[in-house]
Amino acid sequence: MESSKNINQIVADKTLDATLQTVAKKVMAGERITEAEGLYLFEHGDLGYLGSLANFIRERKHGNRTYFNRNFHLEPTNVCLYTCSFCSYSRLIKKRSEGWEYTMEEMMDLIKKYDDEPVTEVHIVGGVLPQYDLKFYTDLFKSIKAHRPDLHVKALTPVEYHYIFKKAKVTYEEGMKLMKEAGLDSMPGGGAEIFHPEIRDEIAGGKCSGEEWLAIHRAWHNLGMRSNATMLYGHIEQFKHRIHHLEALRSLQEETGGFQTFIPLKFRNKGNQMSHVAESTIIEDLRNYAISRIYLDNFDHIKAYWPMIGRDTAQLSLAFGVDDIDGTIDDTTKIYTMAGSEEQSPSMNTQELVSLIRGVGREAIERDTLYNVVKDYKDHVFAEDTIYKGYVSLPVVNK
Ligand code: V47
Ligand code: SF4
Repeated sequence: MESSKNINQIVADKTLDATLQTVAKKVMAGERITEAEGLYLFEHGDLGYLGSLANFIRERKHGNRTYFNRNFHLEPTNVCLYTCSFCSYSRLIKKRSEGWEYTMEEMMDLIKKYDDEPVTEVHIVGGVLPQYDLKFYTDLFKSIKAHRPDLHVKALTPVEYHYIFKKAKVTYEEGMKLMKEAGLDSMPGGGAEIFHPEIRDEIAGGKCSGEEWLAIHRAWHNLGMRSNATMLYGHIEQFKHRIHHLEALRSLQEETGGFQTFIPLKFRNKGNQMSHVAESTIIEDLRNYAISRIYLDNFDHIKAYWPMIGRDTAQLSLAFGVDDIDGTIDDTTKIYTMAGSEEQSPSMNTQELVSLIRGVGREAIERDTLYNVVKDYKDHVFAEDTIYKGYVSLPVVNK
């Protein structure tokens, strides 16, 4: 896929103002942009300009390669102690009978349903409740590993860990070590929302702070382990809060190098207390992907979560800095369908996902959680290949 202009044209464009020219030169030279420049991009960068820079970085890092992973989600409960106003789960605490609270046996039965599937990862995420304590989760991780040792366990967020470690009276360092010993392989990026207290207190009051979220990831990285990071954007935050968030992630990454992927999460407004807040436009979503790619120079990957943004925007995002698409197989997660995601029953088989990637001239690579290549689909021919309309094979211009 080709952005409107290549980097040389952008750098040579004398109609750009001084800051946009400086940023373009920095990007071309592989230099880091400042917080003030990042904010300027949010305020003044148009889509074509941002896309060209982000695509240049994306292709310098990954060429045409676009990653995906075969995983499934497991949600122990959809009831939660907290009442984050953007969350479509939180209302259920008042109507607990409408929710589910799986026992250990039920969780293991759900894991076993995937015994014959070629999945490499289970992503465990859900609400916070007292019975899901340190012992429950260490027992769960041990049982999963005993049953299927090769299944990568990517589980829980600092929101759960902060709660269960406090209850068990262990430090973050001790707690994360116990999790590692029980079989936790990596931590997903959830619970980050917006770190800045001006916004966090308003939309996610009561749960772990931005500082605590970062401290738990630091403790995990210090054990030599990897994790992801997210940002929930497009609600009541301002651009300055997004830059504050990206800066906190970039500086922790500088310290530990433990983050693999950054996943911007578009706020969806159905079925929650923030339904009156308008959702961001697709233009803003693409600008946000692009600025994330430009700002987070020390992150290897930017991921789009397609069940949330839909197939078309996911395809477009591959020209705006994204090199990884999440959500394959039978993705049964409810958290997004309840929030009004684009896809009401989000599932895409491997052939559909590979076709989606090929449809914009990219090369599909199946990876495991740690980005080891499982299968390169470059020369793979499906029995009945579905090539998306408009498919054209484009050269990688900025390698
Ligand atoms: O932290 C909740 C978000 C997150 C809404 O690490 C919402 O590979 C939009 O982090 N609109 C959890 N977003 C999911 C998550 C994730 C997803 C995919 C991959 C990975 C990974 C991590 O979902 C929560 C919150 O920020 N969320 N409600 C909503 N209404
Ligand atoms: Fe609970 Fe997480 Fe929803 Fe907040 S976002 S209410 S912590 S499930």
